[in-house]
Amino acid sequence: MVRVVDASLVPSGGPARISVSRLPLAAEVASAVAAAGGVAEVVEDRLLATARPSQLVDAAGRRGGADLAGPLEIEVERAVASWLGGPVDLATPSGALPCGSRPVVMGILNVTPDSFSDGGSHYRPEDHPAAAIAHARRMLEEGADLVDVGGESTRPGAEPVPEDEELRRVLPVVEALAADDVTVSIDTSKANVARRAVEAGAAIVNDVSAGTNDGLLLRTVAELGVPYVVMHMRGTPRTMQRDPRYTDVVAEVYDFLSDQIRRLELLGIRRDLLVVDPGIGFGKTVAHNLELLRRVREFTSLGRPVLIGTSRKSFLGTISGVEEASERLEGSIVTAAIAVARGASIVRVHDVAETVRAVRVAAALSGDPRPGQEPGA
Ligand code: 7PM
Repeated sequence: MVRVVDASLVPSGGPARISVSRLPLAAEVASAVAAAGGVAEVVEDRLLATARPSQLVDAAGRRGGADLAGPLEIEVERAVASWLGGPVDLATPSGALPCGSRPVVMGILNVTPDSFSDGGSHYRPEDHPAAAIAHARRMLEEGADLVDVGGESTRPGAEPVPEDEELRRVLPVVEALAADDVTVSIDTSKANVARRAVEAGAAIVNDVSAGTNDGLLLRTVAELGVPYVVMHMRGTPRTMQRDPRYTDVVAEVYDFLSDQIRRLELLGIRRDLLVVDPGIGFGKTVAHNLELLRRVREFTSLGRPVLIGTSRKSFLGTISGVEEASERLEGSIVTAAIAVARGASIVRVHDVAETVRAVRVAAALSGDPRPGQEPGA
């Protein structure tokens, strides 16, 4: 698994900082890199090298022959190219999300009755689906590029929702929004809900379970041929916050996402349909969430748009001392802005108007070479 930690010197012929996990003969390759004037060390099961990409590949060739150098060269080339190339647009059945030119804002539409959930639930049986549709429209007017419709809360300890109830909640909303050419993502981990929502016009499947909740989901996504969000979760919503532990949370989440992309490609899901997401709050402590946000840039080595969802999450409340979820605006905005400045392409938020303004400034501040990032764009 190759992860480019930093490649900003490569264009001028300088070295890149590259982490390679599960590399055979890692110690031998490290000494060959050092012998060739690079810097390399083995930490646990990872080779950390600061060297020109070609130096690393040549060192692998000297120690392990073409069988080792070949695959490594492909991985290193792709990772360096995606790091240097910047984010790419995401084609969807209802139009492309312009991730390549500006940050994309995904508005959250919780069609769930549990009032606990972040004060953002818009589901009252007596006036369903009108209230939910009205809230979606308001977020679109405020500048949301797409709306994430979810009928089952995935918060820690949330009650599972039967499939027919989830369908009753989401389908009328998806249909109405899709009929207005709105880009809709369906936040579900059930294969049949994903299928019915896409048939009703949803353009993206956003499955927090990475296909682990319903064995048919990944195959269904492959058949539907729509974009899919690959998200990391440690455990299940019921168990995930019980003492999650990582050695290097970024490296382990990265390896999961990279493995999952490969698994999805084997199922016939094209890489260019995928969005990656480290899953803030899904089996992570406050410290883990902060480390993932600090090092968002490293996930861009996967060459896919990075989605970040921090909005109103409990780690923000813990840090800022804000108990009430719907009061966590500042922390939500700051984390969205910093994630964008560090390379995230899509932010999933409750407070759309405020976030749209904040991420525009953040993208301008990041000196992002993407076209359309110049101030006033
Ligand atoms: C814990 C707290 C778990 C809050 C889930 C939540 C994400 C998502 C949600 C995310 C993607 C909530 C969220 N969060 N989908 N769905 N990424 N792709 O707002 O971070 O309740 S649910």
